Amino acid sequence: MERRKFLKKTAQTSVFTVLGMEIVFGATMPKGYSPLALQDPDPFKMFNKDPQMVVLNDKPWNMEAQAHLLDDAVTPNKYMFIRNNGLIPEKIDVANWSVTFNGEAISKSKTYTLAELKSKFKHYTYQLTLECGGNGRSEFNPPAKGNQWTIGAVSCAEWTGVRLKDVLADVGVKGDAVYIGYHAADVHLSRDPNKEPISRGVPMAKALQDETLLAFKMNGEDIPLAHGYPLRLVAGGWPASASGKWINGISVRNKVHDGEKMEGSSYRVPCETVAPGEKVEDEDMCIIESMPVKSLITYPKTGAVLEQNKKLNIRGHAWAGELQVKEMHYSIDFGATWKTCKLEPASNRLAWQRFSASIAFPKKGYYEVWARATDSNGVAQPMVLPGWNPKGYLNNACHRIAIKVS
Ligand SMILES: Nc1nc2c(c(=O)[nH]1)N[C@H]1C(S)=C(S)[C@@H](COP(=O)(O)O)O[C@H]1N2
Ligand SMILES: [Mo]
Repeated sequence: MERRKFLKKTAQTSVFTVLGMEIVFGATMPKGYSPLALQDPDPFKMFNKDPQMVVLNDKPWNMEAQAHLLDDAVTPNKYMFIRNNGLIPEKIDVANWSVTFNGEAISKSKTYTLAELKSKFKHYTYQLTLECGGNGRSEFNPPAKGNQWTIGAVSCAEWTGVRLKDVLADVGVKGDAVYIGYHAADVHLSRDPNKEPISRGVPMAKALQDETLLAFKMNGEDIPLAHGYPLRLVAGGWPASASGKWINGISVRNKVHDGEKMEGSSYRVPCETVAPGEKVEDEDMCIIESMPVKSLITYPKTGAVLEQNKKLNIRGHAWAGELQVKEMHYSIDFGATWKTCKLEPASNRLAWQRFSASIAFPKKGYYEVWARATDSNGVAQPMVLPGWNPKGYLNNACHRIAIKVS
């Protein structure tokens, strides 16, 4: 971090000002050596993640899963991707944690402590699919700037909290309310306290859905720090950037929320398709709302070897933003023909759905299994890359795994 740069600039004798104590044998420390206590910690241990998770960035921390790690119906913390725009808040004072509701569309601002939220409103639990709008970005050409997510920036954990709509009803919202925007305790990369790393939101219709929660539990336990402890907004089926972590404020706006990363090319795509690489004016960009239909084969892992004459049992998850997944297909001939998979209903709205199939291969050789979900509007995943956009959002191309039959 900054510490490192700082160290280079600083005479080694003054390292103790950073450590807070004298390095007793500092004089014999090799030149340019960075004491272990000042080195970056192991992110897998720090965040309780499986070592197979892939770190994309450490300033801020961004980490993704691989398809085969997402096999659980309910994603455990160890396989859940981390997407941060700023620095994780360092000191969380849970006992005094509060959320303030304000904004043009609220007559009188109101603050609730976390304890009040928990005791005053009914608790609900839902499994919710959260996918980063930039999941799949790495495939776009010309390349898009930002974290080069492959396929692992998606999760479906079980969230418990109070309904935002119940709290808003208690606060009292004016008739001209259009949008909510969140405010959070994370710190801008510049450490400027007047800058928010991100402050996004959703239209009132999404804010008032039953499943939109101010959550304080994930998978039955306190939310892990990296995922928004002690309070986070969850708006399943929308770009996960709408699900603010470390929430300490909600603004109810009489216009589209104009917080950090709501405008320009952030979480927005061209309203009409454009040619790859084309420049798009701000006014021609539209905010991403419900995420497109998508699926992942979570078993087996790509590259699996199968004995001849044995059937391959595949399984995975499919999701479709606000919609349901209606059908699931697989192909072993590069999309020339498709067969139906078994598809289970979601445990609740906005949760992903399990699919499975038992596949017979005609002879020895190399195959690919492609999976394709179709949503309740009849829209299917594209076999390869969908429309290019400046920031590389919404890549919902079919997931593919390699299989060798020998
Ligand atoms: N306060 C805050 N909330 C945030 C973010 C952030 O940087 N700060 N990142 C958003 C983005 S872009 C995503 S994809 C999700 C990621 O949630 P996760 O890290 O729990 O998987 O959190 C969203 N909420
Ligand atoms: Mo994101």
